Amino acid sequence: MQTREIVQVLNLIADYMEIRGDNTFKVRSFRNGARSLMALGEEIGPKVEDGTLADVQGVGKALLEVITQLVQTGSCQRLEELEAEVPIGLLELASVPGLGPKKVKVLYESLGIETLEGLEGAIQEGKVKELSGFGEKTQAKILEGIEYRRQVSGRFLYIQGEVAAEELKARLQSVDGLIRLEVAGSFRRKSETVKDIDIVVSAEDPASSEALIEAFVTFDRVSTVIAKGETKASIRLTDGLQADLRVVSDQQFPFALHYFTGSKDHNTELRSIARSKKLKLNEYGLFPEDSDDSLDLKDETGIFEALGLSYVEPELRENFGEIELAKSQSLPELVEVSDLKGMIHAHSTYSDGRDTMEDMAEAARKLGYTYLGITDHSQSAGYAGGLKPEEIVKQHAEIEALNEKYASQNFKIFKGIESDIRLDGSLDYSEEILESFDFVIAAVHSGFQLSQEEQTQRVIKALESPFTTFLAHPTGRLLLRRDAYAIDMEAVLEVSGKLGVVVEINANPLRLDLDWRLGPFARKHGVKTSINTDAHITSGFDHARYGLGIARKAGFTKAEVVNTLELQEFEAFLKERR
Ligand code: DGT
Ligand code: CA
Repeated sequence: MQTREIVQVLNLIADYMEIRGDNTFKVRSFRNGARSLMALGEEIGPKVEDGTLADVQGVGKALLEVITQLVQTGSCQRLEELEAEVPIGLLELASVPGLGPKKVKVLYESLGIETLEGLEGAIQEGKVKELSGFGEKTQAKILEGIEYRRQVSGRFLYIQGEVAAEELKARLQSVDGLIRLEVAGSFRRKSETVKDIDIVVSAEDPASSEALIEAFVTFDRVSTVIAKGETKASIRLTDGLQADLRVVSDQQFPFALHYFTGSKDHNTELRSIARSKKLKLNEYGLFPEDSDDSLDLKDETGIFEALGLSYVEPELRENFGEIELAKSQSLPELVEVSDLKGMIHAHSTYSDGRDTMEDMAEAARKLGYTYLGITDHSQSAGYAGGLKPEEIVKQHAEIEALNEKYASQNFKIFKGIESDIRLDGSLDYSEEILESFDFVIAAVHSGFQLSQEEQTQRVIKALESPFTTFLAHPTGRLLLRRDAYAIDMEAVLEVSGKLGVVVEINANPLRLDLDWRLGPFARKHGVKTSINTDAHITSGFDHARYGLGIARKAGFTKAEVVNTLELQEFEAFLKERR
């Protein structure tokens, strides 16, 4: 069993234990264990073999037993017992916003509720509000949560899709007779969530096609083979994600790839452009009127050219204005991963980060970045170890010492802070303290329930502070878990543009906030962005690529993303903001 799967099982055990009402200390030991295995960044199997697993931080006796069983047998007694005892529906219920393990336990024990439907019924019959702790307000929240769960059900975070896509790709690439392979669909368009993984491949002959289909359906994480034909197959993986494979001839490949990349709306537009040029476009080819022979085009660029369009990057294919721009050959030149020069929203052990500032700096340097903005939490964020004024003084001294060391190495740490925006819109320190930072990232971490008007005014007030350089995760959404708070983002972007405040794209795969759909609006108002990983651990910098995907989807060019600035330019930019 791979470490990633073991991590899943440990979290699952913790979920079950929570619902059962086990000691929170024990529950936490499973979650912490899962986290340290992930952070380890290596396979755990060998450590079980050579007996060094117990040395891993956070792996106590109970975890040792579970992990050893998982590695050796692929299953474990602890999970089996829990599965036998706790109905599986309760896990889903516990993930409904507004519920949680404790409430689920009460609902199950007093009313026998195990499913979303059961819960909805019980609420309608008025049974739930009689339970203690389930007043009108809670009930309304739960109903909202159920509705939300329904809307998002069947979708997965991009990062979950990525794991499956990479594994399936590697597996198919080892099959003889494969010519071209591409993951298409919303995944290729870098959507923040995906319904499934669409893979398109071309094969040399029917025998290779069969071998590819076989390799696909026998992937070891398949739970169900939904369909299996000669040129296509569909599987469901153990984590619920579905994947589809289509095998085509190499001549058809560009057309199939374009079709299955979508989006559907983009395809519809392109088909109509084709018609206007007396051509027919579908997944098999681009056909002149009254002909069964497709134009022979070697790649997608050829398809766009044949339609009089410049090549549209997959991220932009949302029928969000890209087609007009492609017609006039004026598509933006999208920011690229190699453009990123620094990371400017990162935490350290001073607040809720796991790694020291030096570790974070070294990790950033290893990735080729030339600057790091350390932005620990501010004093109101008690839950996240927000910094008291005296801690800031200490942190700044440490940054200065590190910078002396880095002075000759073209690397610099900037003194930032992720300042809570207080309810009244003010930043979290006196002006004197605010002045001691190189920059401030203003962020909402509380008061999500304000009305849209109040929230918008609150954030605008923070933007108006002369100390605010960046606005963090502007809507507070957590993908598939929590909706954005009510806020008029158009007003926020307009003010940001006017005042020159940079609105970040938070690259955490659960956030990806600013939403790409606001990209055209942001650019219209001259708003710049920054791709910020919000790393709480050195490996967190890896998330930059998710933010990059969203920045590209939003249509941002290198010049519109401030962490593409070189060190000296970035330093000048911060000074000028002051
Ligand atoms: P998803 O899976 O909901 O995250 O989003 P997509 O875009 O991957 O959608 P999916 O998997 O249903 O289909 C993949 C692509 O196939 C889609 O982006 C465009 C193409 N496609 C699917 N059905 C249709 C259709 O009825 N008409 C057209 N024009 N294209 C379609
Ligand atoms: Ca799809």
